[in-house]
Amino acid sequence: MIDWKKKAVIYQIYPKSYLDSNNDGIGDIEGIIRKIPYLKELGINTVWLSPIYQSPMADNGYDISDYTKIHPMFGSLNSFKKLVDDLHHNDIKLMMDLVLNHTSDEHPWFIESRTNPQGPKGDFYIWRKGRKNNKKPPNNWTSFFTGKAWSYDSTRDEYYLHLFGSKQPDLNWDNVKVREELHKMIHYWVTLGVDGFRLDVINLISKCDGLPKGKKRIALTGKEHYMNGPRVHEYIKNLYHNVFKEANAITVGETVFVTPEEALAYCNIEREELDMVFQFEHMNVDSFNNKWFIMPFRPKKLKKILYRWQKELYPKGWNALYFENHDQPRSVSRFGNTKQYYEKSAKLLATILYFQRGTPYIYQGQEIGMLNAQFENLDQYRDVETLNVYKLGRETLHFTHQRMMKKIKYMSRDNARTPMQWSPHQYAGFSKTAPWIEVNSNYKDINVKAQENDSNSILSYYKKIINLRKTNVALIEGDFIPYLTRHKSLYLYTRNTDKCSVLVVANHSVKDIKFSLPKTLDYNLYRPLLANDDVRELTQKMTLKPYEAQVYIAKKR
Ligand code: TEU
Ligand code: CA
Repeated sequence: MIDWKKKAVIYQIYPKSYLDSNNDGIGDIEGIIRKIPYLKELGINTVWLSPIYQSPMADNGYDISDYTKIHPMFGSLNSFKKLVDDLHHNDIKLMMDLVLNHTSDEHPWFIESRTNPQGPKGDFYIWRKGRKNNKKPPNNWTSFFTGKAWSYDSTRDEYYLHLFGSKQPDLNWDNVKVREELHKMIHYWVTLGVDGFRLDVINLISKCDGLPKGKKRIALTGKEHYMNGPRVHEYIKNLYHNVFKEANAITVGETVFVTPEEALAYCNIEREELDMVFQFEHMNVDSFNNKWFIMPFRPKKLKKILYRWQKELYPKGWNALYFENHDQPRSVSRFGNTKQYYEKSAKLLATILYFQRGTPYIYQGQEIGMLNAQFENLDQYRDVETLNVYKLGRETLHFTHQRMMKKIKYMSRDNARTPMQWSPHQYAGFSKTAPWIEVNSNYKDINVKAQENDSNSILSYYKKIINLRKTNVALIEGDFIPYLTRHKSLYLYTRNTDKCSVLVVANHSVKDIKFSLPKTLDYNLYRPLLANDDVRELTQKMTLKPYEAQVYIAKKR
């Protein structure tokens, strides 16, 4: 990976919920432009923008009906060009979201494919006759959003495959014309100045020949026939050689449920595919088998997973460091302590994650410690997955309303999609009208305004980390060495180059932790660099208070 890519600190914007500039209740491109000074001050140097393309918004833009148009509610091509220019003037790069596994069912390709099976787009999607005289879907695969992965289309008298919602038909990547169209489209965004891409569910694009019947599971029956499928690496290598390489684009693949070994197959520098991938193992730390079967969170398990990924991807791969995105609950609600140690735990989480080896990703609002939505009623939720899951739980599994609401309150993707909290004013300064999804009721306490001039705020802490991430060689290039790995809730690790060493100690629990520094570490060499508590010198024996995190630095001669 080239140098500038290693220094990237990436901030994800979910445009619908960032800032509404024209007061229609929906965030937009002009809103993002207005917040560039904020981004600059925060210190990030790359923005990943969730989809802003033309879309019926069945899945908030992850259902694209025209890859080359901007959705009018977000702005126009001109506002987009202005965004690119303004970001670049501020030395901020732009990564776009590429949704290549599927389109919207309202995409002209799909309409043509439905209505003209013999025409040039007839084979652009995955169409099959059903079983049992066309009465049952072609196979037993199920969708990520619950229910069958097939829908019947009466015009064509066939079923089409959709691994996500029924309005998100999967493209047929085995058709070379599909690949060519997509390459052309990506090239178009490169010519507009886009610097990189996040590739939505990219490890699902290649399906096994014959679409065989899947092994029955609680969820995702059929997954063994399309996860990291037979031709996926061929397709990604093509993307790399046809578009990403020449553009020198920074790329991250969203690869659901990959093992470290599978991840390396995508991001090993020698393979010329992707710069890094989003793995999901640490996002499954508090569930069993399926995200809706929730289990208590255990810090030890999280630490073990994070350390494993650090080890396994070294030195040929590269991690994408994230705790949040638009699909996940808020990390402080999930892994922190919102009751007694809200601020400290928010800062602790940032410390344990972002000092690791890899590229930091910060999701909008994470930098001010935004929390889960706290919605009490189903009608406050907007997300298609959440609504589908509720229905399945009630109608098929016969779970009580209370039981389903409890799951949703914890795990719903809407937890992360409430409007960005800018100020204590009405609608949190996001808009002057009621937004498309309610603002979190805690906005008077948790907002940018309250934190920006407070040097002890979560926001100020994030600024310090971001700055270190861009400038400190050990954090950019260094290796990762963990210590006392079997401890339940103590993080102790170093990042090292020939010139410099950074040491992190952190207590991910509500109890004091006493520990002795391993003999191989010389505490005399280290000086305090950052702390979420009173600054203390590193000593041979230490006691860390609840959620305390300390970072030290040693310069080598
Ligand atoms: O998400 C893919 C994905 O597998 C999950 O993260 C998903 O959000 C859900 O939790 C499955 O239970 C990507 C996008 O990030 C997501 O927003 C889209 O809805 C999805 O792909 C389809 O494009
Ligand atoms: Ca708007």
